[in-house]
Amino acid sequence: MALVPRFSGRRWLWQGPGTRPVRAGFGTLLLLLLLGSGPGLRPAGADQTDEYLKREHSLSKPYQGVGTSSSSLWTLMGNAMVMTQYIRLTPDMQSKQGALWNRVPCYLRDWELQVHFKIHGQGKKNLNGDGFAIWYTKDRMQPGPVFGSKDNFVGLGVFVDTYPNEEKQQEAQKRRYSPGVQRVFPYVSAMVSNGSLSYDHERDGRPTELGGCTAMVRNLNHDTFLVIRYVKRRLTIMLDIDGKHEWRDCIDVPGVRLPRGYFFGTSSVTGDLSDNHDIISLKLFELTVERTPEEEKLHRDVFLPSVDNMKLPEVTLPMEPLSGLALFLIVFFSLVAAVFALVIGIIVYNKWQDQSRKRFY
Ligand SMILES: [Ca+2]
Repeated sequence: MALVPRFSGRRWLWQGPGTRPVRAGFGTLLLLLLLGSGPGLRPAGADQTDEYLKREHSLSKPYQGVGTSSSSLWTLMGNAMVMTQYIRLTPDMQSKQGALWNRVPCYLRDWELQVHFKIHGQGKKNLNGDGFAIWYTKDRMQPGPVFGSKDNFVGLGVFVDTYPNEEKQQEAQKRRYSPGVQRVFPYVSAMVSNGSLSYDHERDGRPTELGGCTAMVRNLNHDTFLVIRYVKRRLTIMLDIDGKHEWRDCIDVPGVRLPRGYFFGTSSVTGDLSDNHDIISLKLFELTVERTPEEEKLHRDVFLPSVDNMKLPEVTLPMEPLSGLALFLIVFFSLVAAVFALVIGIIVYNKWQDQSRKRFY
């Protein structure tokens, strides 16, 4: 298996599909470069990274923690089904909708989610749909129109879109794309929303996308992987879909602010067109990165998702009704302030009267 060195923070990571993130210091890197990083060669300590896998946010065969009960780690929704070798979000049938949600909120600052998936079906190219989404959002288990999940979500959505809605619409209107604008499907894209953004399904999310790339992921005989990495507010999405066991860059956006305590999930929908959307595994790794004191200050927790240099519409939160105690305190302190002002006023008035009387005599 070829290992792809990637620079992340101050450490080099070696990444192979389906494996754990592998760390090594600079010395090991030099040694590896001298030796040449051939197949099977691993940096020292590669086997001691198990502790980074977060089991409470991960899912793999034999899918024991998956179910519909409140005690299961992963909850199924809609038409999703647990099979022996995979979890089928939707079968290759029209109008199906399925989802799988982690029940444990994730409080990690830096993480990496490896998604092993398979999309396959009877339909010919562009006669299949619609793809699936991977979520890191505030809400979970909310069905809706965005790949089977709710619109105006709060958090991150990564979409593996297998049907070009916009292109088909343009074709129907006998319009042509200018070559620079056309996106080739299947297409992977990402979106961050604070709840005020809507995913435009008719345009395959083009107005709100942070970035994207073409990904030929259907009906392949080899394994297909997608990885979402979130380190020091940098969102990176990479793919391993060519059967070469190498990560290929897809999206890389700095300045992505995601709150902690959100939920991982994945969902899918079929309409007139369909596909089997299968999840084989979801593996979440905690990444330990060093931060300078300045970075520590800069990377303080946020309460709403946002992306630097990208203006999201403001969220207007409805005013919450005041509790009885809050109301009492407001009235009480207003009264105290009023009495205080009155007393001060009387004192000042008396002083002024005394002085004018003195002047008079
Ligand atoms: Ca689409």
